[in-house]
Amino acid sequence: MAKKREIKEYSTDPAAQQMLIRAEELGIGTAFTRADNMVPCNIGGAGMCCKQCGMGPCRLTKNGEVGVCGATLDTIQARNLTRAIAAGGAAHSDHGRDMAFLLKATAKGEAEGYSIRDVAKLRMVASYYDIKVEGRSPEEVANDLADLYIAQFGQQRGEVAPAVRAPKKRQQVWREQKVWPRGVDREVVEALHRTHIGDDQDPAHILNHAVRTALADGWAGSMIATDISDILFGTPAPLLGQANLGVIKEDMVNVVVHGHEPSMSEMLVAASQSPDIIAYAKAAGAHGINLSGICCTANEILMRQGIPAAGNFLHQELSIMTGAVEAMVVDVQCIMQALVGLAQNFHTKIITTSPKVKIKGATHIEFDEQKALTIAKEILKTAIDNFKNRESAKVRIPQIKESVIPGFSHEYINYMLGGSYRASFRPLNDAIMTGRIRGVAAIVGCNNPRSSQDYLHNLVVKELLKQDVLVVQTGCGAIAAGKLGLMLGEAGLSEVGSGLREVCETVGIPPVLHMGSCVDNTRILTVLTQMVEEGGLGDDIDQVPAVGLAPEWMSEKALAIATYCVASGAYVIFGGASPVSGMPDRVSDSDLVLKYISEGWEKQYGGKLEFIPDPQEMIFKSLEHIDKKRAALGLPAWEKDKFGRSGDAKMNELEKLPLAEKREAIYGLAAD
Ligand code: SF4
Ligand code: MSK
Repeated sequence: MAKKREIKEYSTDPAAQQMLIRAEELGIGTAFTRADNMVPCNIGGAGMCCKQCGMGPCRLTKNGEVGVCGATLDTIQARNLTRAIAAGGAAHSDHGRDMAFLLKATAKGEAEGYSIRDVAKLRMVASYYDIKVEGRSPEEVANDLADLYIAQFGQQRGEVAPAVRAPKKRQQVWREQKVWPRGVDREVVEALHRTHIGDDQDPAHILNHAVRTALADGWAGSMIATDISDILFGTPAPLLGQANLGVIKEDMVNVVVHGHEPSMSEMLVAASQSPDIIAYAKAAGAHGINLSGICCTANEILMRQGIPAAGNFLHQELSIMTGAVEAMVVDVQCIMQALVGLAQNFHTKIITTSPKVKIKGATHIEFDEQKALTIAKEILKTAIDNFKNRESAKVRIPQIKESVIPGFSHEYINYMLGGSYRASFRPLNDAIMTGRIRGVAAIVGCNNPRSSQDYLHNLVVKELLKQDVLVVQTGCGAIAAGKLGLMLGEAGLSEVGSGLREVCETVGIPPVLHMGSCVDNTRILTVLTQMVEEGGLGDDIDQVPAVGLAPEWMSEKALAIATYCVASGAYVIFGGASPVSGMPDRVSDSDLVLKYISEGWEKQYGGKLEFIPDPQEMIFKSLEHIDKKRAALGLPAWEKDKFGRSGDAKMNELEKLPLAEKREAIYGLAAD
């Protein structure tokens, strides 16, 4: 039976709550109400349904039951999970492929408006693959790098090249387990082949290929996307931005950019700043043009250009409901089909731009890198022309927004810890080794309307911060913390454990580091690798006191990320429902896959994937794992409040003392 939740149960974000009240007033459905009405199928949800052929679908609900072809529950679950991982990896990697083609076009001078903005990063990335850089122009180097990266997708034999950036010991694990990906496309195709009716029917063997496919995503497709985005648009460094629906401006033409690939959104940013477009907007009666982002596109332009984020995944419908959005421009991934119907209640145009994504009823203006700036201007002019159709009586913009400091690329973290001349992860490793920082948590991933928006993300973040765990974030989780004000220096520190606070104050960083979009989870792989290479925290990623969490996951991409992180040695905890839970109370052999991706993968890779719906258990298991890794490294056990009275905090306390006591405490001078 469908159960209607209260608005405060839908979202912990006050801006979202205002918009959801508005939706009720207008009688408009959203993902939140649709989630109430759509009772999830508990057979499919637990991975117990197979639709792989026309003899089914087969629903396995009884102990020992098999499908028409004889497939067992564990085989069906392994196949379903592998297909989801392949789809997620394909999405990230296809994004990476487009970026590689864009790099090639830019190198050849065929991409209008694009240039190589970060030559230092280009040279550094090229050097990983022994591409000659000395005495060559950036375009020549970029051309070779683009060719090498394009080849990673179609490569049939051998090993994908970017994975050589993993720790040496990890590379050995992948070779031993025979999971080093050959080429991105080959692994995805093979995943689909193996899971077809009548193919691979050993769950462990199927899941090993899921690992290989996921590694092709993390250590090739996604890593390529991140590298090239930095080369073309600049490696992120901290800057001041804003997040939440309050960034939408009543007196401006509002264009919300939603999706994933920065190729289009960066060009829209450039076009929005051009004098002819600003003049066009003013001529239409607006004060100018105001760009903001949703989902990972938001992260891409927030961390590089300071363009504000209107919100995360569940804000896409709510932003339109402000009544002040002239156009929502989308490219690929995480775009709800409901947007078109919702927008018909307002004047908002939904503009699709990717040759891969059309939505019935939306306006399609296809993006083409060869005339990118021209098309970006056409899109903005379409939005500006729509400004006159805005109905002021329908405008309700929640006046809620928070400042954020995003842009903590691994290059910047390295620099900030040591400066230009001694950039290093040494201070971070030292802080972990002494126990000032207990460990590191990467808290990433989506929103899911089946749980209260941002609640699980922010609860887990806040509790781990109190325990001196440094938090890094990407994707919609990063925007959740940003909206809450956790991505600011001073503002984020009041609730942070004393040891971590001391490090943040000394280095001058927020306790939660925004590291980018979904594909930028590869930055986290790089940070972990560099921590290993720095020394003192073991010789592989599985020894670092670190954990990965996706408390509100919903997409297949999240499953691909989880799997490549596990295969890289990380303990990954997902909130919400497990897609392979298999109702253990009703089917005795159903926990095989569930156990295999935890205990089995831990034996093979040192990392494991678990689904834990209870946030307190998520926190407990994270800390337990971090402490276990500390003990295995022979590091001192973490002690609450052991640190925190040196540096700025101690000086501030001393400043409050009477002069004589202060002289004694600081200089050791006896009172007169
Ligand atoms: Fe049923 Fe087997 Fe076909 Fe799946 S592959 S639908 S289990 S017959
Ligand atoms: S956008 S995949 S909802 S994080 Fe990358 Fe957010 Fe998840 Fe999409």
